[in-house]
Amino acid sequence: DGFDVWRSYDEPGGIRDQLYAAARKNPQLVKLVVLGHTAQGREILAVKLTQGARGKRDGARPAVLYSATQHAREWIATEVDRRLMNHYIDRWRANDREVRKLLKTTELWFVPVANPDGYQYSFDVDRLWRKNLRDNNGDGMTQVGDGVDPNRNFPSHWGWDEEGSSSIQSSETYRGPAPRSEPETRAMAGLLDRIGFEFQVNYHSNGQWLLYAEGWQTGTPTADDPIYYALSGNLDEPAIEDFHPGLSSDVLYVTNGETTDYAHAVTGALAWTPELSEGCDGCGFVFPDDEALVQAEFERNLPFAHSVARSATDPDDPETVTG
Ligand code: 0X9
Ligand code: ZN
Repeated sequence: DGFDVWRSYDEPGGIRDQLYAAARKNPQLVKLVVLGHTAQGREILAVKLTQGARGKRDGARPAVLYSATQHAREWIATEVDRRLMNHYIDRWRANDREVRKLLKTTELWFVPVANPDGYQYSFDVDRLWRKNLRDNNGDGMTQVGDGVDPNRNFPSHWGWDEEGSSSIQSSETYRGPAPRSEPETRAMAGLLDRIGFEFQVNYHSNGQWLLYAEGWQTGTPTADDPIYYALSGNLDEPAIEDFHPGLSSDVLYVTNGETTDYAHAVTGALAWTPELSEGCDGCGFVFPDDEALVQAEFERNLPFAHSVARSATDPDDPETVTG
């Protein structure tokens, strides 16, 4: 497609091929799981990283889920997630002691493209597409007005009010005809149910927020902000550099039927939504096609992601988010 950095789902060497290749090349470490199929028949893929991945029951070890790109246009989320996965694979292959130890005790799961139909459509047709590709009016074509917001379709306060999601099909936050009506939701919720993660980090863009559940109302008691500053040991420094932490419903806006609320309230995971950077002032959802900027965004997010991974097996470790 002429991009330096961005790769679509379907293209040769694209994200789907890369996930298959990672599994093929690392049978001791990587297990590829097909979570489901989209309306257009694409595979929704998850990768599990843990020592002896294929011989171990899924969920046998404390697990963390790093998911990305429920919203098609938020390409930087897939890129940060993909680089995080490759970081662990590379370190494991290089015999890095800490990563070897981590992956003997912990499962790290990745869903780099939670909405493959929408993601592909944002390469092929409409760069700013957000939702999945449900054919809302049943005319057999994809067009403006179609699609369900995958981050409003979860069975956690689904459809609670019209502010946090919409009943109108053409809305960007259309919640769908029923909770779990979408294959993307069934894939992700099914994984959350089946594994029982300690933590979920659900990458979105943009705004440099580190949001936490619950999102459906502002009144739910929640952990205080200082927890999220704990990594630096400095109460003035957020866990992800320049990312303002906050209760998602409060600092951003209310949502219902949202992923991290489901992960938290239904499956008991602590779950965050990092809203990644826009990459340049005014870029919004269109992060620049610039290797150095993308890599910098990944590196800025690595310490928090890694701390979450370490917390899964060692919650008392003073250098982690929970310690
Ligand atoms: O609206 C969303 O789903 C997320 N923002 S985005 O711009 N990436 O679409 C935010 C979800 C976080 N939850 C709440 N704000 N309640
Ligand atoms: Zn989003």
